[in-house]
Amino acid sequence: MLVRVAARSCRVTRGCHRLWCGAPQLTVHIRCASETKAGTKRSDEQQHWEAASELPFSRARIGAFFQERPVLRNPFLEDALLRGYLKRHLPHEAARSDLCAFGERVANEVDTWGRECEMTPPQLIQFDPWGQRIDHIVTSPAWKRMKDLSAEEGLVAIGYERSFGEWSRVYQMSKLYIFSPSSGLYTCPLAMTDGAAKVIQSIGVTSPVDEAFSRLTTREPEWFWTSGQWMTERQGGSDVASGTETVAVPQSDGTYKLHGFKWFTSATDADMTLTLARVLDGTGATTPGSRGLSLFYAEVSRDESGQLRGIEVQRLKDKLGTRQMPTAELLLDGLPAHRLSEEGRGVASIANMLTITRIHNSISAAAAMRRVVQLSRDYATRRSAFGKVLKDYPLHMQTLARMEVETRGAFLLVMDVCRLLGREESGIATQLDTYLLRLLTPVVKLYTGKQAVAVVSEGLESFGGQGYIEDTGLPGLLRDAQVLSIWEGTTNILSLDVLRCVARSSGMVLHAYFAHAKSLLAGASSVPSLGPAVNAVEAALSELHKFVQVAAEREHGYLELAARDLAYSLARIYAGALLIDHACWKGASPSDTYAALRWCEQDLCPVVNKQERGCYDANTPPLDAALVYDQPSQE
Ligand code: UCC
Repeated sequence: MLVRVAARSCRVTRGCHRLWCGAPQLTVHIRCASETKAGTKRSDEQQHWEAASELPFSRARIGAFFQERPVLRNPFLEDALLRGYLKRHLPHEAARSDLCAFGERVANEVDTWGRECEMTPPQLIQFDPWGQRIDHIVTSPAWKRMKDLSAEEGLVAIGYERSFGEWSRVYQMSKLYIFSPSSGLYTCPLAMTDGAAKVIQSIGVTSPVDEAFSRLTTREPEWFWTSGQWMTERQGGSDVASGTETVAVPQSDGTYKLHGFKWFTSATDADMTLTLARVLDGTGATTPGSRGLSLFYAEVSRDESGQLRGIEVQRLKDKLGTRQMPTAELLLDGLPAHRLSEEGRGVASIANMLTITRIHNSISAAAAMRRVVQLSRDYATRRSAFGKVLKDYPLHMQTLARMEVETRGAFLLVMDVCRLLGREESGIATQLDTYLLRLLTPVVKLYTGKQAVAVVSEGLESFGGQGYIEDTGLPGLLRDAQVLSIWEGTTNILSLDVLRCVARSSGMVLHAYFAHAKSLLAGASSVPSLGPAVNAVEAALSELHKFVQVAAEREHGYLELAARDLAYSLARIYAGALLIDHACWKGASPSDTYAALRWCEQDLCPVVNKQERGCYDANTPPLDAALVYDQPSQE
């Protein structure tokens, strides 16, 4: 027993509890077992049994080594790039101290609520005990606390208060970036709430949506509302124009009643929603396609008997991730609604909401990467294998450094879109800014969504087997990341949106892109160490420019095949330019330079490399299809 105590105290003083093993204990207990009183006789078997009963892995004992868990510290204080970026662009003490205090709250309080949301997923109670339809979506107390917190912290309000002028969106999104991975997916209703406020603001804050606007953008928890965005129907989430069957029946008082089936409504416990429907004309007919869609505002309310007005919740979705959040199928059966857009301008009017939710999506993607890097690097100081802590293995550090580079690229891409949004909303955006915002929103959303899945997956691996264990909370990060490339426009749909905005602007969005990307490199001429990165970005820009000129002359199918690679090229080159620009700032660190160099080592312009290999030539689609459907030979 004495030796065992000695071994334990040795663990404490040497600060390395992973070094001690069972050998000293074994010696001790064998010695103890032999300490029999003179004159007593004990069999060898009995002595062995007693010895064995003291072994560290016997009976209820499960050994004494327990791996330390990764610790979440203040995500604001831990994030060198976020702090550097804000120091450069938003050097206000009020913003800094608010973010710091919020980061503390996230680490010490909110993160636990996020876990609670995951552990207590929403439930649907469709009927009361007497068979009456009630359609109650029961959410966890933590989910409700997230709503109050969101109002108190101004997570939507900040974007509309505009206390920091053109940088208000950057400030708001910085808070959401800190919050997102701990939010239990409450960032989803916030994204839609922000999007709805934006749509209302762009249409005009007048009756009947003036109160809704005030509720969506308040800091008072009891006044705060969240909004849904009911766009997706059974026929599809992407092809909204032909997939929307919901009809709007005009009422004599100028309002409408909606009838239809919404197939995928996120955060269905919302207080109101924006949705699309086709207005029935006097003959009972509707206009097909996009030109038949109008935008509607509806409140989610209950009648005197407690039943939802004009809504039946058919079921909650059983999803891979985002399980914290109620996602439902809804039957709209006479939902009272107001038309907000002109008839037939539904898609164009809800586009403002899509812009905002796509930016939120990108923030969540960058935040997921940042969180897994933060936890992985902490874990690397706690986990020993083969005699050293993980952080002392260069190969492990290389892997984490690559994750960090991806995270930095994503962060700067997203923040640049927020910067542009802030400029537009403050009325100081140039035409170039407006074009850039239109182009970069889908580019950044599609690129960061994919990066998030890859980086979070890599991050899980850095925890070994523990990264695969559900109640560590780590697998949830990966499940939740997977949705980021799906909702709010899949990668291919957004790649086509890039082509759409190039075409609709007659190429002006690309003109803005080239002009701004080049201007970001201007400061690098005085920083020789950035030379290889600058050369790589300049070469990629020039290749991309040539590609665009050649592709513009080709048939539409050619461009469509190139759309995804084009979008990736736009993202990689632009992120490279942003990393270089950030590394030239006077407060930049050597790591900022290193990150820029590492980012620019990759293929920045995959669209040109693929083009040179004939990937978009007319003979390629049948070859692709033949490969996909390759049949085993009949022999
Ligand atoms: O998934 C959903 C809820 C999830 C919860 C939200 C959480 C968010 C983040 C959380 C973070 C944790 S709701 C479903 C989301 N669904 C989509 O995203 C739809 C994806 N499909 C598309 O984006 C398609 O490209 C469509 C629906 C926009 C295509 O519609 P059309 O009608 O075929 O498109 P058109 O005819 O090309 O465009 C119609 C008008 C045009 O304006 P005008 O007529 O003035 O020329 C377009 O310029 O809409 C305009 N427009 C846009 N404007 C279309 N797209 C855009 C855009 N992106 N920006 C500006």
